[in-house]
Amino acid sequence: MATYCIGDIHACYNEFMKLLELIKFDDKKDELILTGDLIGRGPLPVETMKEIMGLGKCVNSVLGNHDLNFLAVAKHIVTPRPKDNLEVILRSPLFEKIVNYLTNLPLLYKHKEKQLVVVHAGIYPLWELSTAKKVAKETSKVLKDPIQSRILLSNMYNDEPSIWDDNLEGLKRWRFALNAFTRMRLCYRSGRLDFKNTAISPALVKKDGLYPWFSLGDPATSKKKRYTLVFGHWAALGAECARPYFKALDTGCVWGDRLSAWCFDTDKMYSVKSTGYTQIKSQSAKI
Ligand SMILES: [Mn+2]
Repeated sequence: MATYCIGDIHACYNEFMKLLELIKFDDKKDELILTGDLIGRGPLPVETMKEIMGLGKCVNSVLGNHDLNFLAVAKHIVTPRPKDNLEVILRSPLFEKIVNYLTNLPLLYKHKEKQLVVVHAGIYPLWELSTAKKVAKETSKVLKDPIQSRILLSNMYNDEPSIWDDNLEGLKRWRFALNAFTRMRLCYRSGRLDFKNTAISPALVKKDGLYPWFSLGDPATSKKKRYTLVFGHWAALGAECARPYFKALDTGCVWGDRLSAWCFDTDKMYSVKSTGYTQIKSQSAKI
């Protein structure tokens, strides 16, 4: 049985199907773990969700920031932006099923047998894996509660608090969790998150003291076990994070680049090229 992780699909249904074909995915024997951002921006969100949901138990995924944005749209908290291409889901007979599926996705997935942890953006570098698991679970519980989720989704579009404190409570604690698990890219050494910059540049590290989150700690490693930490979200990295046991899998399919899968068991990468229907290609749009 092989375990494959696939980066941010972003409703790129055709590439997703091609990638499953390329890895010869067998839903009776293999399993898939998706890094989130299943929909948003890309062309075929309903087809993508139908396929993922249809695969049943052999597929697991974590929540991405675009999936959360869709949940806010579905609850009429925010107006859908045309460029996100979410309105087609609102009109689909699968609407309720899709909302239910996404609502129940975790923020952190830890494999039961293999030493593998998957998140959308990352694990806050100053957390231990046990803290990350606890905070992820707490926040998912809030997202599943009909009343509390409305409060959180209405208040999630905010960068503060930008630094973790064990004593954070309620909205501030949950929003930090969503920002760390689904939006984080760069941090200061102090652990303060930065959402203004998206690219790694040596100049940023020198001038502003900013680092990619994964270079500041090893949150998926405990004394007993060494986990491989798989994440998506950061298309500008192009699968290059140059740290052992960290796997960046968002290879920017929706931006015209490619969709990638990584096999945990063989450490092999597979990619299919984007079919290139994307109109938005600017770096700044990658947030
Ligand atoms: Mn993302």
